[in-house]
Amino acid sequence: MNWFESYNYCRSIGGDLLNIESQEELQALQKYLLEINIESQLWTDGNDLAREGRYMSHTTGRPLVFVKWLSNNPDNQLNEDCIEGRMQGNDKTLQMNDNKCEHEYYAFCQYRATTMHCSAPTSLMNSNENCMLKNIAEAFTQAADMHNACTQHTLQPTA
Ligand SMILES: [Ca+2]
Ligand SMILES: [Ca+2]
Repeated sequence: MNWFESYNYCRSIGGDLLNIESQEELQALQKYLLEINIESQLWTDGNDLAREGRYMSHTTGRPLVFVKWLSNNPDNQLNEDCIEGRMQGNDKTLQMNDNKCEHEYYAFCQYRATTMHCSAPTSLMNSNENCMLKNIAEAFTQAADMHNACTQHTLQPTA
């Protein structure tokens, strides 16, 4: 799928494209990809579509907080605006590369972290109660998304 299709796909199953936020998370994913023997290129949520050179997480709407770039990247060669990850090198480490959004790779999805928004410094919801409400609302949204995805699936004409 191209990057946009990948994003839609992840949304349709109640998630988002992957947003890697730390070295620890990267290493855990790297270990997992090694275990299941995946070497394909995989779309993450990172992109600089809105403004060249400003890499944003499509999932959080905020600047990327962590990127492990492949050497000599990002290079924006022929206008590359979407970030793919792949296992690279003899030591097989997970690295990121800006690439053309139209390229067809696999979607790398994550399910939503319901506490993610509560600890953000810019969040308006700082108290524990508001945070809890926010989590409940988010869980409901996820359930509704999944329900819609299932409904759409089952309502498709079969003739
Ligand atoms: Ca770019
Ligand atoms: Ca590149």
